[in-house]
Amino acid sequence: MSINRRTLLKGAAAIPLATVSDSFAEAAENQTSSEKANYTIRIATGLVELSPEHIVSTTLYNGQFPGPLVRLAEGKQVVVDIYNDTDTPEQLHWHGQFVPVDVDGAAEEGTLYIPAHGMRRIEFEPKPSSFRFYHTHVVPTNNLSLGTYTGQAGPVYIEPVNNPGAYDREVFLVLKEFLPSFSQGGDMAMDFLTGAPINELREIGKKADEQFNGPKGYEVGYDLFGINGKMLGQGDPIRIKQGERVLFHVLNASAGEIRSLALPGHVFRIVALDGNPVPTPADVPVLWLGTAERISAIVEMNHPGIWVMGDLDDDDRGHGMGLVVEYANAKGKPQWIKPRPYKWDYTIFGKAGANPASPDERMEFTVVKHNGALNGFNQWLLNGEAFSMDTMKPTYSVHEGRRYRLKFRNASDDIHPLHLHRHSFELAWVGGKPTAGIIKDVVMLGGFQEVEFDFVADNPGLTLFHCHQQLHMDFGFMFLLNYA
Ligand SMILES: [Cu+2]
Repeated sequence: MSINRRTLLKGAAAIPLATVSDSFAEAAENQTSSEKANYTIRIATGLVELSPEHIVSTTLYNGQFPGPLVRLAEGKQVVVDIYNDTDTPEQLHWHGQFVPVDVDGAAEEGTLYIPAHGMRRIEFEPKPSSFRFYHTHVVPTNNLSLGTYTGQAGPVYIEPVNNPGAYDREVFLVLKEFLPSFSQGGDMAMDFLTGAPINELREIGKKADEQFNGPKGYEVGYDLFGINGKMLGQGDPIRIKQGERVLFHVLNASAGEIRSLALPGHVFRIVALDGNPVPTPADVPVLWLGTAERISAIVEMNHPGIWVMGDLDDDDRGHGMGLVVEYANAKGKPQWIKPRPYKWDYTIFGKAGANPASPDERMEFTVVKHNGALNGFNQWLLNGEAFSMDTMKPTYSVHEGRRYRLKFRNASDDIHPLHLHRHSFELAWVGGKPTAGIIKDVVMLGGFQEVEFDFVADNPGLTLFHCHQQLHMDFGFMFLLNYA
């Protein structure tokens, strides 16, 4: 690939995470009203310089990865212009926000597409506060140059009324893979969640495997990895002083991978999950994030040196998933020390001894995989039904104001990051334990395990639920809720 060095430097000068409110003069043209947008987001093909040797062409927001940090104020109306300079219609989803259907960015709910070479202006009141994100929401199925396989993801920070804790500075980290390709059989970590497999679910899975006994379906693997669009060792290290308290906002912007992150000699004090303050902040040696999960954690910098903050997977870290944390006056090469095994347990952040409010209604779903059933891709069924992209028919009705408890039973060995649009939910049961007070919009459902969560139907309109693993959602793992 021939690359114009000047173009590249121009791109690099647009420092990731910069705000863009005033920088796009062309936003004035083409608009339906004369009011100036608070933000302009432009979807177009561009280059990500993961390292001087690894320059990747993909679809980006405002020519950069990650897309610009969109800083908003809770409840304060915002106008966003979204231009689509690509040849295919796009959807921009405001993940984790309580927005109406015409803003949310999901065609299944009825959001209009941003037409190819066209634009849409949207207006909304940002909420809830804190760490959210935005990403594309089209359906790539077997096209790895579309959807979340591209570089279309960026952080959103909605200024909260209360800060989650005392800290000296904030650092946003967006974890992402590049150069996807199809493979058969992956090597993703599966044994890091607490809880035990349930025999009955294993049996259901075994029966499905006997029925669909051909080769396993395609998985997606990646050649290159990076944090904020840079491979480990590239770009500037995070330079810190001893005694500083750094609040990390970590986003797993993967299309389907689970990520881990450790900083040798340090612990993460987790203060928020998916942007929502947790009832019990707790120290952990490792962060685990399913696709689309966010963690906000404070690290007290009290272990001088030059460290690799990276993924536990040697191969993924070796291909770029990490960054360097450098204390002032420290010398030498960045050090990586593998942490001791640690099981991820959501419930340690919950309200001890409490129960969520009693639900008004309950729904139960059993998740089954049909190996290679759709042209070599696995098909996913919930209670025997795979979501149809052709009809996009709502399957379940909810009533405004009622509280629903959803129970998911996983008859597959895969971990599923379950996501509900336009609402948050409260975890009630996870990893074989009850819990309360943990508010999220994505939760990992372990292999052959169960999870339960509650949500209040308080944001009328079609509401999409799906697994955030792109391959799973594209091949059946999705349903639409309708407000009656
Ligand atoms: Cu899944």
